[in-house]
Amino acid sequence: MPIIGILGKPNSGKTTFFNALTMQSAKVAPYPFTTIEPNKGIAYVRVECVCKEFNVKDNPRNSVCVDGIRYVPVELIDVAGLVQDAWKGRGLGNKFLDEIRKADAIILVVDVSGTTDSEGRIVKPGTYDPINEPEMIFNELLMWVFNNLKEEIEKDLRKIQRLDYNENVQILERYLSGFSLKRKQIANALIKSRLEKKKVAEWSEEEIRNFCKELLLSSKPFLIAANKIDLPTSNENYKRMKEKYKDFIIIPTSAESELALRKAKENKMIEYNDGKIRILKEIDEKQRKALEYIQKNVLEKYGSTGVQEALEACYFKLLNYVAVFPVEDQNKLTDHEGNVLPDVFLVPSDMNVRDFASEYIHTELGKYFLYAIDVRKKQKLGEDYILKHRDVIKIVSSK
Ligand SMILES: Nc1nc2c(ncn2[C@@H]2O[C@H](COP(=O)(O)OP(=O)(O)OP(=O)(O)O)[C@@H](O)[C@H]2O)c(=O)[nH]1
Ligand SMILES: [Mg+2]
Repeated sequence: MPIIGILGKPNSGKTTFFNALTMQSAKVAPYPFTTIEPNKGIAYVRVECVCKEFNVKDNPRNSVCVDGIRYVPVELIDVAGLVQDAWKGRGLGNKFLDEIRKADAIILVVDVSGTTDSEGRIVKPGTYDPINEPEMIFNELLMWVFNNLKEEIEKDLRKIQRLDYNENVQILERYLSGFSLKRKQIANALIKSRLEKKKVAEWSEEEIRNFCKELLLSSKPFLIAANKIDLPTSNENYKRMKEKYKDFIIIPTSAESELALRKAKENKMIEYNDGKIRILKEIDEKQRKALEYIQKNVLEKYGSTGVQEALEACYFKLLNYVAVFPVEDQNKLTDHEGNVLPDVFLVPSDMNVRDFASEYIHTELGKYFLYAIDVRKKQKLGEDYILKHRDVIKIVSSK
């Protein structure tokens, strides 16, 4: 299952973000280090289903379809707050980062209101500037990977002296095996850091660091959730942050608002869809005020709470994934048990149909691959065909 990690300094709203997306009730509190053990849960990414287009009633297995929208489950991991020098063991240290190793991408939750300092302590609004937070968190991640790799290299230095640079990818793959990386990602980072022609044993610290930086940016990409956007001091900071991190995706979010709205929806108090609220039953003064606050400070200003958008942007904007619907019977759109449009998978946008067959359906199907069929166009596709968003695919193999 696809995995997203939530990272940020203490008290920035990570667990609230997590609770809103998973509807769990992990502990939230207005002080640092509330979360110690990681929280894990299931959130959903929306994809426009193909059931309406093909005019069929589907029986999804790996996802849920509501009114033509597929809800594809992804795993969400919320970890403890990260402080400067965590890599040296400050705060709760960096042990918990091990949970982030498996993530496809990271949502970096920043308290953009500036009402908590870099350690998550509550401060007077306007006395702390959150602008450097994304950099600080990225640097901690970088130091963590860097130290891991440096240790591995040092342990092995004698042995790897005699290897040449052609073997760089293999050695690095072994050293970094815990980070669930693809060979291609390592090879690309080598090129970007201009180290593909220098053997690992001869890398300077600076070069190891540069390599790790490129590797992180491409294999654990992050977007920034400018959280607590509802507070009065947030907008100005958010604007400056957008200026500073031009190359990154920044989404204004209010995790607390999203959580409140989802709960109100669950209690059938409101209808809540695409950033619009409709009150369904008698509510008391306090509830009315809370809804008005969200309406005025979040929905009217930013169009939505940004929380679901941030999750989906990870897959469709940051990672550029596509959603693919495989079927076994191209006429009935079923699997072998007769389920109509049973599955939808989120896959990297540079994936060819043969790799998709082996990695997502069955290794055998990739091994004995003959061709695929684009069910929509009723066209044969060769193994090199690169999958597109909302493709419906049948794989034909010789076995
Ligand atoms: N105003 C406002 N407050 C928020 C928002 N999101 C979270 N909070 C509050 O921020 C405080 C910290 O929230 P948590 O979710 O516990 O933060 P955390 O980042 O998980 O904190 P640690 O686990 O201690 O690192 C709580 O009081 C939340 O209610 C938001 O969007 N707006
Ligand atoms: Mg927390």
